[in-house]
Amino acid sequence: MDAINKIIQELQKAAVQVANLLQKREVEYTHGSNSSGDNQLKVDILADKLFGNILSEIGIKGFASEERESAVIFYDNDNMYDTNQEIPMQSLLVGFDPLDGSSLIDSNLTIGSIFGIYHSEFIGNKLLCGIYFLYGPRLEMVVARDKKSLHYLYNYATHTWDFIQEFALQEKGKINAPGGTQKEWFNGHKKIIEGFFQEGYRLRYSGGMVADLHQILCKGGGIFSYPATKDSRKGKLRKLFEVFPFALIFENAGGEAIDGQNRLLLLDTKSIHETTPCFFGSKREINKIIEGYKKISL
Ligand code: AFP
Repeated sequence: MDAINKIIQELQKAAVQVANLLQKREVEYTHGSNSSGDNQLKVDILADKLFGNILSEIGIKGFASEERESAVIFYDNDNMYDTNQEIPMQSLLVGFDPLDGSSLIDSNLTIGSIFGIYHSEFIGNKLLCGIYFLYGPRLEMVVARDKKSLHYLYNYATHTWDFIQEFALQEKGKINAPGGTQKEWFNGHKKIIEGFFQEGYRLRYSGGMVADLHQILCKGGGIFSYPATKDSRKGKLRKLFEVFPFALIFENAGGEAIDGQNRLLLLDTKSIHETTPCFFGSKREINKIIEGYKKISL
């Protein structure tokens, strides 16, 4: 089994445990907040520990979590592993958001866990694999690697992850999922979003990016946006833990992922908690965003 498959297998076991944890209505907050300033639920911390413990034991180079201030690095010397081996475990880094959308837990909406497996460095163009688990009425998983985005269902009777489909977005979809507080949107952005609605796109937005992006993938297309806003010029969503894994998932599915102009996976990353404006969708919608953003000065 290759190193990436081994990591996926371990994450699958932890995701089943997280799904079990979520069967209780865990809505208690801790007294702290994470590096992005979000209040932490106790279950955020539990999920972070579960995934963190598993990742500490499999021999990867290190990991970084949205819930932790700094990355945890086990092997700091890239020369120490056998370079004849194709992708050694000790060269892999995992960036993850243990429970994305956890503010939706009290209302029992679908949330998820997101992972990116990076080769040696935490940057977009070193992302080898993007994964998310979806805790909804069913436990599901999507894995993007080797130019494919594959969708699986967990079978509680057989304890297996059964293949459902390979995602393939159409040229155009029907869904518009616009993130951010509208009062803080720039006028140019507002115009683009309204343009989609005038064309007949339907609003679908839960406030949890895993469910919102999963819906676009399952329905064959559409657009999800989380823009630069007047109060947050760099958007809200974190590059390593949320944006890059979904960018790979959308590109592999035949869609696109940009920051308004540039491919998200080509963006530089200077610190692990950096955020960026982001747009994920099918080709036609992304072209509309690029055209619209050419006319906007933020
Ligand atoms: P929480 O994990 O704090 O619930 O945030 C979820 C999230 O990071 C992402 O999943 C959503 O798409 C986005 O925030 C929603 O943000 P807005 O409520 O500002 O639209």
